[in-house]
Amino acid sequence: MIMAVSKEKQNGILALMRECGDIILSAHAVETQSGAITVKPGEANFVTVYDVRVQEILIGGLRALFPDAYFYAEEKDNSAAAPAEGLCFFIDPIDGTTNFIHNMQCSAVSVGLYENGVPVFGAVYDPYRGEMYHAARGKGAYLNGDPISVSSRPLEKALISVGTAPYNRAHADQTFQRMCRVFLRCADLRRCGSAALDICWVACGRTDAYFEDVLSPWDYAAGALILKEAGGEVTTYAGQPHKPGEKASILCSNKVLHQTVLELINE
Ligand code: 2AM
Ligand code: CA
Repeated sequence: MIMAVSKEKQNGILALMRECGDIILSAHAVETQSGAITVKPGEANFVTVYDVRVQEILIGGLRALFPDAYFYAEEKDNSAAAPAEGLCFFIDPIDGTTNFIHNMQCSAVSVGLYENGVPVFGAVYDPYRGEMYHAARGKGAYLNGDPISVSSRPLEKALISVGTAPYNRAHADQTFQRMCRVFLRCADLRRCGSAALDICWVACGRTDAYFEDVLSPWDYAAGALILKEAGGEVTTYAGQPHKPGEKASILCSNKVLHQTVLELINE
């Protein structure tokens, strides 16, 4: 059985995320701070002391609210598979770490909660814009407390954001060919560098679709629920639902243009 997350607990999660947002805003000239950045294995894969600190605060605070939950978080050892039963948080302390290092002011805190493999709550906080997106299963999606919904723009009028999967450069040709095919049919492309924000911008109708190769579950877990609750659609490039806790190449959209963009992606 799936239990609703109480309003009180939801507010507790959002308050913690705002606190983490303040830490992100307090960071200055991260690139020049000695020892602040570590390169993780793989390409374009960075972590800063801020990612680690925000994650510690989130996990500590969430554990107090949900003592039985399991935590699956970006800056943590995730070698064990996420549990299929019980409560499981998917956490990205700073989604858009490269933007954060460059002071691009386009990063977010992302917290998704699954119960028995079903997404039940998701929130994404953009501290730079002071924008909190959240959704609880079956209860709609909200931006700073106001309901949001996807656009109805057709492909030729659509603004579509893309990810270049910089940590996956062996696929660059394929990635850029997909982008080119879509670009030739839509109004324009955008590339913001934070998957969580990309998905939320589709949810609130600023953009109309977003796709990227091989995202990790903490990149999209919260955003995917927010988008579905806002009336949008999320599938893998194969047109299937993504599996909880697994890496996935995903297309998020306003639904209207989902099938056509999927065909362009797979052409
Ligand atoms: P991050 O900033 O939290 O690392 C950029 O293309 C998007 O992909 C960002 O949301 C980024 O999240 C995410 N990303 C970066 N490195 C990744 C990796 N190795 N695997 C999956 N997603 C990654
Ligand atoms: Ca991150």
